Amino acid sequence: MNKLIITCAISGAEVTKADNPYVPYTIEETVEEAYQAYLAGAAIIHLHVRNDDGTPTQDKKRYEEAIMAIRKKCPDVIIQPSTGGAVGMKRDERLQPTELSIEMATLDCGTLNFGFDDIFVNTENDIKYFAKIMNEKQIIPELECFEKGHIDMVLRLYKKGFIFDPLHFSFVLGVNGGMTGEARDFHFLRKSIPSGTTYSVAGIGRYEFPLAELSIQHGGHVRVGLEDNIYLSKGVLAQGNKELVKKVVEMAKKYQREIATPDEARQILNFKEKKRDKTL
Ligand code: KMH
Ligand code: ZN
Repeated sequence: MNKLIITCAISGAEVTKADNPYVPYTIEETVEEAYQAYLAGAAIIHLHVRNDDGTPTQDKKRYEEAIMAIRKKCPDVIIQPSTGGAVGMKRDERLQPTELSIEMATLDCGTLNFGFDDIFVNTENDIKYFAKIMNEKQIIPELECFEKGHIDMVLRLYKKGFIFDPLHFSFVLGVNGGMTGEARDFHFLRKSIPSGTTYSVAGIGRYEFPLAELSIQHGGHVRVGLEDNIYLSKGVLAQGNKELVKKVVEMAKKYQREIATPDEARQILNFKEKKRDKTL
């Protein structure tokens, strides 16, 4: 089987140190969590940044600082900034990281309830706008789909010429308001994307490891990290992102899936046309 790409979502915008003290806020903490996840086997770092007090920000300068510092420690890792940011942020605020020299970024492919009164807004026009900017800047989108309708949106926009190859899907399952992360959901989604396209699965909370295992078994890729899940096992807090990554590495051995290096991940995800940027 193909090699396994592990993405680590080290912080997200919602979890706090009160949930798990390893959630990084400062640049130093962010770099350390990224570096340890990379050493453990992550080829891609899905990156949100925070202010020192833990509040989420999409500030370009803050991303620049974090990205440069991560590149210093692990120059080959793929850094995938979020353009989702936090609920309530506006288009151009969210898009700030795309003004930097980056290879990849998230593209959220539909609106959904996001717990309590929150709505994570990604209208069709938002998606077209984000896709256009990423395409112009040759940033490869990680197509985040929280339910089947989001995949349908991608395929429609792909057909109409708003979204381009390479298609790489990320099924983010188990958000309170999105699709659940049961095995049947995973199979439905993986069978709903065109053959030959790649996908990764991110299970929220208790879905993280069962979905990781299913994806490993079926040739998909895996995202784990404190953004999605703070526990190593039931009731046991993960002592950093590295523990979550290591657990996936161990799981992969069971199914003879070797772990992809960042350069192998670039090949698997068809980054070929895009030159690697080491500097900003
Ligand atoms: N924080 C969520 C509202 C992304 O990174 O693109 C959105 C999110 C998705 O995390
Ligand atoms: Zn995110």
